[in-house]
Amino acid sequence: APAAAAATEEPIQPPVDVKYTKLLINGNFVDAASGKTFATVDPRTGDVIAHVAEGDAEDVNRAVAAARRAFDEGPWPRMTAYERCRVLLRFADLIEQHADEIAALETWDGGKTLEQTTGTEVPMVARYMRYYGGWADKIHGLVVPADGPHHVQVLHEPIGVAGQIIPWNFPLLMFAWKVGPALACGNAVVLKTAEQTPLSALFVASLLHEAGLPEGVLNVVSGFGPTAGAALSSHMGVDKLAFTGSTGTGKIVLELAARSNLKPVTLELGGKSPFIVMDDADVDQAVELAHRALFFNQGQCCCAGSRTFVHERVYDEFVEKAKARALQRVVGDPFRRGVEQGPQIDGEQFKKILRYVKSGVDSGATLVAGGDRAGSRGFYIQPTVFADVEDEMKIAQDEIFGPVQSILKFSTVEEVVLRANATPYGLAAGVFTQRLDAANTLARALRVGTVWVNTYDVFDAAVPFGGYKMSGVGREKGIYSLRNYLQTKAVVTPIKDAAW
Ligand code: TXE
Repeated sequence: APAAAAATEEPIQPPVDVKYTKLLINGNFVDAASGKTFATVDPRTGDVIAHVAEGDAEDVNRAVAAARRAFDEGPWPRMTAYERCRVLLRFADLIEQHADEIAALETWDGGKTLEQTTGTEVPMVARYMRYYGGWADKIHGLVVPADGPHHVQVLHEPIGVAGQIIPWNFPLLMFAWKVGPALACGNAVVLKTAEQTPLSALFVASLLHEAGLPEGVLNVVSGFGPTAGAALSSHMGVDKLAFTGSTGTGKIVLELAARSNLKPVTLELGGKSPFIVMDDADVDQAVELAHRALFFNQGQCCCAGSRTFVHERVYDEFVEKAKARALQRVVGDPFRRGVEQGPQIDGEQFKKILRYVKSGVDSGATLVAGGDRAGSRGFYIQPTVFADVEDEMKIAQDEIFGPVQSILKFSTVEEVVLRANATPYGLAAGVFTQRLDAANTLARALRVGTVWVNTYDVFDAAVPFGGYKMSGVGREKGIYSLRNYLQTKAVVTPIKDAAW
């Protein structure tokens, strides 16, 4: 069986060396003030890749001080917008020049397939940087017609020092979504990477300096959430906080921001996104799309289509084919060509997913594929499919964040709208149908930030992304992301000689 391949093979030697393991503060790679380090682990084996400087509150203080200086006194916010644009464009070029090295690092540290990091993620980082570079010199304010003889300008200014906390499931893309708009708008940044995946951000941050970023404008602190992350969230010198991660941690950082200096917070949190297959569907196509919507990136996507709702008329055929597709899925070393699924990120996620699989079985769902670890070492899990899933089961309610598909049956559009919306989350949804009326009805009725109709996981620099309800606050990407990093200032002057 393909899933077993992971067990028997020797891991492929990653074609890259780890160059950067220290904190990046004020343009220099430095040790943590405490001297401490932590291990970052290869999810294929559980072996240590490297020991990385472990930043905590004191390092966050140093990084915020550097960012403050860079913002309050440094050249960055005072450079012309065109100069900032050119730094971001040069950075995009450097990413392309070092694409193989960056992709290999991302695969090694995070277990994503090399085909995915090389083919999609690294090129997308370059694309995002060019998109935001393009914005840098197109951000301008307004002149508004106030009552009375006043000249009123509205200026859009950078907000200051942005604190950014990112997760491990898309380390590079989250770097791009966060750092791109912040820098385009002229801010300084302190970025806290996820403790599971510190390596790629340090590498690309060094390239950003090579591209001409002044020192202190971007500081990268590797470290843990309750220490470094909490210190950043509650720091009085941070003017804005952006977070991507779990809904539980999102609540914590929002509270820390409120209790400190009321810094505005954007949150991109978890999801339990429905993927709805109508009765007119071409079942083969629907199965393939639903499969990708869930299993992409080992199922570790905030927008994973993790509730597959299938119309009763095509349900049995769909389940049979979804099972066959999952059994075909190639699990193995993510450095190997043709592999579709690598290991989960770490032992904690691995155990959490297997607990959910057990809970699915215990609650009476029908396990039709997978259900166990794949291989005997590392964090590989068999592609797993449950049929006969009911709304109240935990596997239909909680974010599993793994390769576990839950298939639910429905009979009418009205019913599926109610059930799809009956969740505290509201990140994304998929709709599969040729009927325009059904697609329109569902697209409007679903309380989610993104609806993909007859497609899924289409990400574009210009398209906003974010959640309704407990999936988040605010939007990233596109023109919407700029608003998070700008202040609005009204300047009013009287017009003395109003001869007009
Ligand atoms: O997330 P956390 P974890 C979901 C997914 C996963 C679960 C747990 O369901 O199984 O979350 O994953 C930092 N103050 N998502 O524990 O804790 C942390 O160091 C400040 C969905 O990895 O949210 C990391 O940098 N920061 C998600 C970041 O928060 C803190 C992606 C995310 O970690 C902190 C990842 C604290 N007290 C997990 N505690 C998505 N939306 O895509 C932790 N952090």
